[in-house]
Amino acid sequence: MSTEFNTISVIGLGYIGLPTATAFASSGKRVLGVDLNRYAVDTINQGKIHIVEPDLDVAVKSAVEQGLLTASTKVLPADAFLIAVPTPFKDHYQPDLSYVESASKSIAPVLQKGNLVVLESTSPVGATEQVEQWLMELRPDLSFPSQVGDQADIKLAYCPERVLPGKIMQELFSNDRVIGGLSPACAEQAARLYQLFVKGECIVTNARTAEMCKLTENSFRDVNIAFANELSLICDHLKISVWELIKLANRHPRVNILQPGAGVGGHCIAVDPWFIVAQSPEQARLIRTAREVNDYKPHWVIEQVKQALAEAVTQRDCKASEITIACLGLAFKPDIDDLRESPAVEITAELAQWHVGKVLAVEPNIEKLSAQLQQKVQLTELDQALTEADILVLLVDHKQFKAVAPQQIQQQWVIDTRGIWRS
Ligand code: SAJ
Repeated sequence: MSTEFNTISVIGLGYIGLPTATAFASSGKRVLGVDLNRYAVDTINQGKIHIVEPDLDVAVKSAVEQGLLTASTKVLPADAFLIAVPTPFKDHYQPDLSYVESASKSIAPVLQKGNLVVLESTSPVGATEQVEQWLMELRPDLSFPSQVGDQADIKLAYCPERVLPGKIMQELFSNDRVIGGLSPACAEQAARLYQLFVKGECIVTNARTAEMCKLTENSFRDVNIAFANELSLICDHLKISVWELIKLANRHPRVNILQPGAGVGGHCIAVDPWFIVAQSPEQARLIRTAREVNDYKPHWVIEQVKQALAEAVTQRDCKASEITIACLGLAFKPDIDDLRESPAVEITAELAQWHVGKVLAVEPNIEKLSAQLQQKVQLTELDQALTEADILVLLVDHKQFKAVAPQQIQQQWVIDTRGIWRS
């Protein structure tokens, strides 16, 4: 086994850092995981996990039991450091690099000649150069790639994660990796690090291209989902089934339209395109518009529900307070429990705020609602919602909802944002 990296430190033990730490441990390397969250650190050191991801629990348990993975709130010396901390956005969609900055500054005191530092967090173009700046300022005794190129004491690279939540433990090993160095030697050294566990190809480039590559991948998906969402609005206007239309158009050998939905959620696709727009506002017109189209979709769904409610009140000659609305699905995509940045939550919360009658929510992947939703929304079983509700709003295509037989749906008003019941 290569002895180039005996100890690897992973800063940030979240959805990406923790799986990555276990992947290095599975290659037999000693991994020091670092996180500010004491609870996360203690949980991991007991061989348990603080986040939900299939197969991650087994991987952490095994790595900790073998003594290959330890977590700490303090950074210790290592041969390679990986930064996997969040990069949210601030006002006006400007990327917030403050977590990357504090991670970089926490590494600086323990850096030694020969160390490799890799940034994995989704970042604007130029972020790896910025990390180098922070390290250079704190460690003038060491040389860096922008000063001496390949001969630098410290090597720096950018290697974005590209794993799909829900399939992280497979895609981490099988996906190709794009590795951008601040010099060719930086990229080569980082490629050797990832080759410890990656079965896909490790392709080298420069850091700026690798940074843009990550943003491009998620923007590509966002633009394509926006196309599908825009079609759903056009089809509603023209009284055509968007689902049938997409199926038919996709029979063309070079057409592959994605699926419309309640909007785009999660912490990646709805965020990353804004990094491009923030850096190149004049040029990124299509990318910005796609974001706007996708962000508008939940509002459009809410309008559909309001229309259905108005119809129901008129037809039944009743008060709005007598009408029950059931929102089916809260997660940001099917068959996961992750509610972060979920358009389904946004829609349910807004409907609950606005509607004077009962609002039910069905989410088979969670046990209880957040405090904010709990006040106005009742978490119910699917069967109860199907019997009690006057208006059904299908927001997420969870497997439990796909299994509902057509005769179980008696409601006149069904807003099916995923096309599984009314296609
Ligand atoms: N969605 C649709 N219609 C579709 C596909 C998706 O409305 O046809 C919606 C989903 O419901 C969800 C959102 O888009 O709300 C995003 O879901 P997703 O499954 O497309 O992607 P994520 O956010 O779970 O993961 C993405 C992946 N990126 C790409 O596929 C280009 C993943 O590989 C990245 O690693 C991840 O972002 C990330 O961390 O950046």
